[in-house]
Amino acid sequence: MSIALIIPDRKLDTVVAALQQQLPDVTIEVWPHISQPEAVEFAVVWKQPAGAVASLPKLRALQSFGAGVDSILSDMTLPASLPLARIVDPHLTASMLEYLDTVLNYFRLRFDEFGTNQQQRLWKPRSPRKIRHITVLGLGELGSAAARHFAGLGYHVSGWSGSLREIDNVQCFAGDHQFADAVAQADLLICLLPLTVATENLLNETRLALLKTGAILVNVARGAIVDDDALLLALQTGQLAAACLDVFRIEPLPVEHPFWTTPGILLTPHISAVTNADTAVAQIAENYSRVQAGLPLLNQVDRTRGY
Ligand code: NDP
Ligand code: OXD
Repeated sequence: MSIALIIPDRKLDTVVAALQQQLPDVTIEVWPHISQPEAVEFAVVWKQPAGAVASLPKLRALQSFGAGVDSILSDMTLPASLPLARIVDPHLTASMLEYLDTVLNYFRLRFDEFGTNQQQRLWKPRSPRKIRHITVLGLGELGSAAARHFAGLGYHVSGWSGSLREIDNVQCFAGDHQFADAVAQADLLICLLPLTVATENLLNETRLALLKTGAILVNVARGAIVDDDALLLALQTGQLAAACLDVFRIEPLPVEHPFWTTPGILLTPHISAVTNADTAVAQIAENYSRVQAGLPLLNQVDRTRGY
């Protein structure tokens, strides 16, 4: 019986050591050096190469090394019946809230404008932007925490999800037919949706046009939820005053991509909420033990919905 870590491009020494400490009797193998594929019953995956999971014939369950599972489910060779769990972690949520607070204040206090002015040695005092209404797309673990957080700070907050949620002091909307109402008042729009067939290119030209002129978009979910060209156009026309992007269709963002140099874009390299290794190890160990005991996984993903 063994666990395989299929997490390319990441140093895993500390994760392996911590996991080995929690599960001393279990063999931990790191892809691509899997000495006994037929002994692997549980795999921890993140952006795995297609076919890597399918090459393990005795797998009983998968654990994502992050919160989002789109890259895992995009592997067409993934066995259809394998249960998949994901990371749900208060540290991850806290990190996302810290990032969103920082971004909000960056734009509210016009640091974007002052930064541009500095390049031209321009002294132009201005009062803060009026950011009063925040809309959060996606009201799951992260989105509902963000909505609650900003409502608690006194912002008007609306939220949008697949099924209707009830959150104190947050005006909730659900489904395509309520999208326009959900975003109509937004000064700042935060995207915390999962990337699925239904959300790919969701923020296209038509939907961005539903925002108030001069709104600000923050995408901390997945790059492919936003139509790149529609975003560039919205910034060009002033439909959007600015955008903060932490996630991209292709990561790392290719050097020639126009997002690097478009005025109004603040760009960060997918760091808004990074998986905490200690929590991940605890959740991997817990879910591995659950599989051995025949219990359901914690934080299991609905593979049909894709999140
Ligand atoms: P959850 O699965 O907990 O929540 C997803 C939310 O999106 C739910 O409210 C769901 O509504 C809603 N939703 C899904 N599909 C639709 C749709 N078609 N229309 C309307 N609403 C929809 O996810 P998390 O909050 O944990 O995470 C959200 C995403 O954030 C992750 O999938 C990941 O991509 C991203 N992320 C980014 C990080 C970063 O560092 N940038 C870090 C961690 C996560 P309902 O349940 O009612 O269907
Ligand atoms: C995640 C991420 O989904 O880091 O956990 O993007």
